[in-house]
Amino acid sequence: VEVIPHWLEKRAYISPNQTAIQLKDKTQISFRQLRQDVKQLAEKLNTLGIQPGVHVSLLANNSYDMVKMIHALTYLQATIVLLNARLTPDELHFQYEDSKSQFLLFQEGLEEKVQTIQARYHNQVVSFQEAFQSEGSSFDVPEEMNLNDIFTIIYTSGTTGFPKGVQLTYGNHFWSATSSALNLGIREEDRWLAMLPLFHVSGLSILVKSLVYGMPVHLHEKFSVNDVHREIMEEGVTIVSVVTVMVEQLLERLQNESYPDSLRCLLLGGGPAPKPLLEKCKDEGIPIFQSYGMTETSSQIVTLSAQDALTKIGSAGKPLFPAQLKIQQESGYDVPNVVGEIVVKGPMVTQGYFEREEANQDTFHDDGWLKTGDLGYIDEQGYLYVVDRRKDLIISGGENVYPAEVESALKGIQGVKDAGVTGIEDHKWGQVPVGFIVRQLDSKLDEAEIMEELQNKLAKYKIPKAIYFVDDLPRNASKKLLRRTLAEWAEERRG
Ligand code: S0N
Ligand code: AMP
Ligand code: MG
Ligand code: MG
Ligand code: MG
Repeated sequence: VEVIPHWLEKRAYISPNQTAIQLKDKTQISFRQLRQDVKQLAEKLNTLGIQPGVHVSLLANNSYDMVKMIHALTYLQATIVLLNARLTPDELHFQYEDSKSQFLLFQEGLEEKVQTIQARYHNQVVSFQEAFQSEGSSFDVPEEMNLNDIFTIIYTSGTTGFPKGVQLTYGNHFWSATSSALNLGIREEDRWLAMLPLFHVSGLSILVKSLVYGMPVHLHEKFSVNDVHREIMEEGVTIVSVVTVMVEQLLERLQNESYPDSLRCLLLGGGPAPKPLLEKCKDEGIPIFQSYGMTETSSQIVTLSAQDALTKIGSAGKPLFPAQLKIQQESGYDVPNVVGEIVVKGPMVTQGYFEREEANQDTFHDDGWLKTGDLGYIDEQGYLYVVDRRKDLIISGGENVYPAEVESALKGIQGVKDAGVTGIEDHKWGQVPVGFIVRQLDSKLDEAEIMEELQNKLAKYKIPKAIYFVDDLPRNASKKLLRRTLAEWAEERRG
């Protein structure tokens, strides 16, 4: 077995007085304090009966309580199913069951979201408050962690309409953190701002880095452009992970000011970045690092280094040191400047989706390569350019929307005979979904009724921004929906 010392135990031992977490109100929590708080909570969770290997769903927004929960569950050697707090009760219910969770821990304020799960699994659903108030019972804190144990399951939607749980081991997360450090380096003064959700790897990976590097994380409940601006200007934050929509707002906020030299990296991921935006950052001297990654790779797997940021604008860079990349083309691979499927391999790459035999066979080669479904090419020097997202994926403000998932929700509405969804460009979010509906003959269903029905089924960011009624959907001879044609229709209708 491959083991390392438990990462929080080790960090609290090496640098007890270092700041682990700084909150928005400037409260600081040291690694010693963090370990103490987490151990105390783990004892309470132990009383609830959380055993090693058990799957525990966690529903929360960024907060110190959420951080404690995540680490406490590692002491109990449970697998954490990180639920996206933007989802609806129905969507959460699906993930809770699909992941075979035996507990759901939820934060105050999210009661409404857990109602359907609670109705069915009453005694498995525990609020943070209940957990924090229970009696503790001591247990043996593990000194080690097995790198092959599953640390997290995070759902990602799929082409079939049903989300799949990406399993990531401690080893995947550990390698992700060390790989990032081999690219960005670790500096004594580093402070990484985490306002991206901890329920995505974009946010979670920062917490792991904090332990592995001994680095303070500035933790914010949510994104606010003024707060991020202030953290960079006044609080010495050196690195911020961002998605495109945030960079746009930050640039607007910056106006004629410029960032201090202490800011050394805006790590940009989660989707495409328009070249004009990157060029604007270059002109303003903003240290933006393009990256390519996905939940399946525990965050970035390809990143443009500081040296190349200015000369290779638009590129996502080269694979991190322990990672490999190839472009699978029609015959062979890696011919420069020829577009093909991006295929990756490395110790940060997931071993597979939870109980999805077929998807795993489609996605992984025997020798560990992961077919991402994304399209790109490498230039003569081996820099990656991502040109198109994996099949049909719409990315809205860094959140993923799969047309198949939205279509299946639409088709479930009474009066809908057929439905097709496609993405259109959006000034704010990058892309947003729109829907085309074929009504049943006798149906008078209107847009408002459809929107009403979708409220309960889909998270807000997945709900089509417009509904168009049509007589037929464009399908080819084998009945496959032609989404490119739908996209053209949508553009026409928008004018
Ligand atoms: C952009 C965010 C912050 C927007 O949310 P905000 O402003 O907090 O909105 P709310 O106040 O909650 O709601 C206002 C209205 O806006 C709607 N809405 C919210 N978000 C979206 C959205 N994304 N698309 C469309 N609409 C949205 C609300 O519904 C509400 O509507 P109304 O007014 O009608 O009620 C937020 O969306 C956000 O945090 N996005 C980013 C999420 C993220 O982290 N994505 C990355 C996921 N990918 C990965 O984890 C892998 C890549 C990766 O690891 C990475 C990514 C980035 C950077 C670094 C890395 C890395 O490799 O380390
Ligand atoms: P997620 O499943 O939320 O982790 O999203 C990962 C997906 O975001 C990838 O499969 C890509 O489709 C997309 N993506 C990530 N990085 C980039 C990039 N640099 N350019 C374009 N698309 C990207
Ligand atoms: Mg995904
Ligand atoms: Mg907001
Ligand atoms: Mg995403």
